[in-house]
Amino acid sequence: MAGITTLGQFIIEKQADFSYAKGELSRLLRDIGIASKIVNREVNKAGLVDILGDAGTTNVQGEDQKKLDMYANEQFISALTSGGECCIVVTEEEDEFVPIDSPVSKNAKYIVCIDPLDGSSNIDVNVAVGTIFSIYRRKSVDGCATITDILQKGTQQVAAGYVIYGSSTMLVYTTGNGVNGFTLDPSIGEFCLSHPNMKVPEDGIIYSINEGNYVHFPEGVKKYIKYAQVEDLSTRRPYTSRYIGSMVGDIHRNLIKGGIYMYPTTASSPNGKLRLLYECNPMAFIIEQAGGVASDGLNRILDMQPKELHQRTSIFIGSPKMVKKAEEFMAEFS
Ligand code: AHM
Ligand code: MG
Repeated sequence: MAGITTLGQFIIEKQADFSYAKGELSRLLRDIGIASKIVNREVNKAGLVDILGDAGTTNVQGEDQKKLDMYANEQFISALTSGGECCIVVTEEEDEFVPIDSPVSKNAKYIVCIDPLDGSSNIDVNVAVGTIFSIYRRKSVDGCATITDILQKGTQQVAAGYVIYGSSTMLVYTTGNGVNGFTLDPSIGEFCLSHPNMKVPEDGIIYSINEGNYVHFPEGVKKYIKYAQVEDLSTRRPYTSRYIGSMVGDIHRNLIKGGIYMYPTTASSPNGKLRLLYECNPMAFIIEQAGGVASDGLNRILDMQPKELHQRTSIFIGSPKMVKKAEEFMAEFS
């Protein structure tokens, strides 16, 4: 097709960027792309749930209905299993890591950490949700991979991406050479390159945070929010507040328009709410590759040494000038 570059074509063209295992990583990315199209189909039907049957019930065709996040989890694990390039999946939906138990996959080189359907409380109200994924190369050479293979710093990611199921469906990913975005054309069922070489604006005017938790925020965050609300024409303040409650949607918007997304520690979540391995690290890798910054308020997210699978962290991520300003407040007041 003249003028259109599909995700599949793009991955193959960019294989030269990978430092190793070119075909294998390409196949892995392709498998994730395929599973996301299947999930997209179900997410698009979410509003029909009252007609087709609610989760946990049997629909008119006699099929058992699953909650969409569980459905997405199964689809991604199934695609990664049949693809044969992944030895372990870490997913938000399972307490333990999932070893891919086939003779081929046992020796596969990659580990995938995934949040199959993030922000799924937004499904019921037809608001954007997303999939977030992170890919590591295992450290051990062969045999069954172990927890040591999984607990690598974010700097070790070989690829990361997200899919946003929004007014249109997009897949955005990086392999460490910039960020590219693809929009799903439903008429041909292909992700097509629509946002080449994405760059986050250096500065912005959007701040995204659940301000309902204000009283429980660290002092530095409270002070930053007050700073954001003060009038000052030279810095385009007061800023605009935008919060979907869907990390992928909020960060995607800020990537395009400029802005900061924050999920700090709170009284009820003293370590933050969002998970390092499959939420913060992949988003941090993407945003850094787009020229942005991601920290826990003081330290770079990608430098954190994970100690457990579902470890949480606070996160401040987005336009470099905005994140650095928030960090100044954190360093001074928290
Ligand atoms: P989830 O993994 O249970 O869906 O939670 C993650 C989501 C993020 O997408 C979103 O930014 C955040 O939780 C919203 O949390 P809150 O409702 O506390 O503001
Ligand atoms: Mg999540």
